[in-house]
Amino acid sequence: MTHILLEKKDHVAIATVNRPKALNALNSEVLNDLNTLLDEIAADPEIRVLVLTGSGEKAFVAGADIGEMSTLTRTEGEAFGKKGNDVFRKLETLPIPAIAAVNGYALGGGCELAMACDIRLCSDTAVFGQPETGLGITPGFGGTQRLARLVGPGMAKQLIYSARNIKADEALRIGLCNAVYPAEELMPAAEKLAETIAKNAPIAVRACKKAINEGLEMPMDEAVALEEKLFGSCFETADQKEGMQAFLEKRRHDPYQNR
Ligand code: DAK
Repeated sequence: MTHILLEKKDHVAIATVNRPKALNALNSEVLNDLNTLLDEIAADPEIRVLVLTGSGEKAFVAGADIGEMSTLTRTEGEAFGKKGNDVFRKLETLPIPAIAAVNGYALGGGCELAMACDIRLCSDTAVFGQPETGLGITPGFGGTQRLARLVGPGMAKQLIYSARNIKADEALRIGLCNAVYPAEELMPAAEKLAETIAKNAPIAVRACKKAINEGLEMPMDEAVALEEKLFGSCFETADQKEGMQAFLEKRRHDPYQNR
């Protein structure tokens, strides 16, 4: 991978989009690298949480690469949108949780990348927005869909139609991010949250992600049936037995084994 730095610390993977001369903008190469990263993470049984951030102090990801997009034909535009959507959907449905640590501009494809993660933490320098209509296009990597689901259709329409960027405090107020930190505290906070999640029973955490993501797309009767199945499956795990036994014996549970 040329444009992604990957560090693994115990059960946490920290991936950094690293194309600083273009504020980490997503061109085809970066999208290919993200695709490779997600395949590697999904295949690594040791990794329980992914943290995704951008290199430098200015940007998480400043969008899809405008230079690369500027000469696309209609067919090529659709193909570029599909390439991005396939990668972002792979991130959204990654079996383990992904935390976006948004350390600056998260515009267009950058905001969409953060929204494909499960949780968004940001620095007080972060700027979110979907500026696409100001460039003569629509959001193309799921922005019209995920923003509306996250902040509601009214607020999503206002942000997308107006192409207005918002700062961290407003993103927090509308629910686009979960918490705001001084810039130097962002990565420690993201890693601490990742470690906290990684200490919980991994099979249960993965089942919760599946239940929430897939359940939200279903009528409630089907969604609770899915929850029942996943709940039941936990009783076949060693981690459930150890977790409940430790509670009954009034002791701390052993580290969970992911089985
Ligand atoms: N693409 C390419 N290069 C970019 C870039 C981007 N999105 N953002 C920044 N850069 C480059 C700049 O061109 C500049 O390069 P040099 O001139 O130094 O070679 C370098 O990064 C530093 O940027 P600035 O000099 O502009 O830095 P400033 O601090 O002055 O400004 C900024 C920072 C983030 C406010 C500004 O760079 C900016 O406005 N950038 C563009 C932000 C933006 O509009 N992002 C949304 C892109 S549109 C679709 C598929 C995908 C999409 C849509 C449709 N379909 C297939 C349907 C997605 C669209 C987008 O994401």
